[in-house]
Amino acid sequence: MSELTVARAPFLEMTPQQRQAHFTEWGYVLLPGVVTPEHIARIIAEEGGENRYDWIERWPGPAQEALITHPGLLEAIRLCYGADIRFFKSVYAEWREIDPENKARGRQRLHRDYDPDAPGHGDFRNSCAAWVNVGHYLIDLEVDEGPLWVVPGSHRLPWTAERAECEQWAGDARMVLARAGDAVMFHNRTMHAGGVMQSGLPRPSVFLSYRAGWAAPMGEVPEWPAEVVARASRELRPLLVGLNDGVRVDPYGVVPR
Ligand SMILES: O=C(O)CCC(=O)C(=O)O
Repeated sequence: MSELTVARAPFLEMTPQQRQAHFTEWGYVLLPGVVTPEHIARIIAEEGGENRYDWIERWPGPAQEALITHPGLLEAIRLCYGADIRFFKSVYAEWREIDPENKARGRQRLHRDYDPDAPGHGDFRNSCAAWVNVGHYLIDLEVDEGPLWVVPGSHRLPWTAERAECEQWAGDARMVLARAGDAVMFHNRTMHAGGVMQSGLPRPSVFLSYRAGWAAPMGEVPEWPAEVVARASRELRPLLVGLNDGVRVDPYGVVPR
């Protein structure tokens, strides 16, 4: 195992409280075996072949929808963010088209998922002060096959200065080699990057984003479609409604343009 690789074994032994402590300390935590092989097969059957789509464009099939309320996942998120949470964004991605610059680097540029300085953007979904991205990886990640890179502890770095250029922290970046069915929670300030599949094979993954109920986005965001909310289960519905509710706490020190 490369010294740049985070060992997976310790995560297998962690109690929920130890996972919470790891997330707080390092800004990410691996949750092993969240999705069963049978559930992965259903997701691939429903969605496989699609390069990438945002659920705001199209609500997914029932197998992906079921990920939102996975009990182990909700328990882990609520330990870190409190009982009142919202599910506000998801993307299904297979990364079939690889940017030549990313291929040469072996990964995307290190980044955070919201840049208040990006000119002219109008998507405020990732702008709230307290949220978590949960990457579900549906194949085994390897060193040259799509590792997730994280900069452990970078959620503690301030927004200002560092936000423009995360690559300066590349020397501290480590690979998380999730196995198929693992989920990785990473804090909204944790610098990270998706790794390239050098084989060129697809890398099916689903990213589910949840925020603390109080942490409103910094600008208006679309609500989930009314028909999705109307047929949602009793457990799911409270996670879906009120995506603009809460308090706008500006973590950036600037008003987003
Ligand atoms: O694919 C991954 O593991 C991370 C993806 C990512 O960070 C992004 O698309 O912004």
